[in-house]
Amino acid sequence: ILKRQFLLEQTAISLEKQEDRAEAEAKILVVDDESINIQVLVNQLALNNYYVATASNGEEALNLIEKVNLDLVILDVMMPGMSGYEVCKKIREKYSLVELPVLMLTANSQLSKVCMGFECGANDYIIKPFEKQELLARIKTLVMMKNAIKQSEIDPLTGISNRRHMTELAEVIFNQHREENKAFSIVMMDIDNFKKINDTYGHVAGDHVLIELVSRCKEVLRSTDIFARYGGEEFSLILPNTSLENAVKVAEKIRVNINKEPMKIAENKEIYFTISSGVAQITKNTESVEEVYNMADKALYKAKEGGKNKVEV
Ligand code: GH3
Ligand code: MG
Ligand code: MG
Ligand code: MG
Repeated sequence: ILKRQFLLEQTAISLEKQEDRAEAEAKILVVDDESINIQVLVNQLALNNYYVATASNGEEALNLIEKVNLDLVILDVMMPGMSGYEVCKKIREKYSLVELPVLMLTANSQLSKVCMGFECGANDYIIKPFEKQELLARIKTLVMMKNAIKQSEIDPLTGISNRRHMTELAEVIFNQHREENKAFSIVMMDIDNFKKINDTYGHVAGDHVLIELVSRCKEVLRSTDIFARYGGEEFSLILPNTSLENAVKVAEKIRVNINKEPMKIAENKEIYFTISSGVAQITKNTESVEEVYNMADKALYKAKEGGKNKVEV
């Protein structure tokens, strides 16, 4: 009987692994000042197919968070130097509860301490010594939540940000740049005569053009640029720290990169496709990010009126 139970358990685990691959690929940072605690956690997480990074103090943790795109932080409270509470507060200055979940781990079961953890921005809290299954269940839930949010920000066809995510990011960047008096530009792009491509080669071929456009844009963009599908065959670029002049250069580089070679659209058929772009930047009088979008949109209209395959301001 014991043997069968063991087998069943193994089968259940391996099935679960396959079904939950998305969760299992999550990247988790374990922060604890005691190396034995880190070891125990790392072993458990690795066994469950999570990617694990470790830090033994707050500063190290905050540094790593800046560099690695994490899905969860497991944070010890009692640490020399910065406490887990302080680290969590620092994390929350930059990342919301859904952007980077924090699971606090501590030996202190005092109610006030638990509540303090949540006040500092923890998503969840577990008291040492913990049950392995409970910890894993909590981790799984937090990672699932993070994945669900991530999915809701992405355009399924092209894999880049969707309009909703872009609008949120644009708002944050706009406010930051206005406060710091820094340049900030937006580019609106629209495929030329896309209807004709769809009508001639079909919707599926049209979809491939959208995917190809994204790939050709990415060849030109920097990692700090935000590239999103605004809707249909319209795309938008948010360029932090970028003047109008430089934004025009970027848009022009993209325009040329898209048009420089044909793409295979059907068996034995290659086509060239083009885009038009409108560029705008924030000025001293700009009050909202929508104003910048409207200006970029007007410029895009001008590019279309002027014959397409053009960048206008
Ligand atoms: P213009 O040069 O003035 O931009 O003309 P256009 O034909 O590109 O523009 P219009 O706005 O008239 O047509 C856009 C077309 O894009 C209409 C719509 O069917 C198509 N479209 C929107 N979303 C998708 C999509 O996800 N896939 C495909 N294949 N087509 C799409
Ligand atoms: Mg500790
Ligand atoms: Mg359009
Ligand atoms: Mg179009």
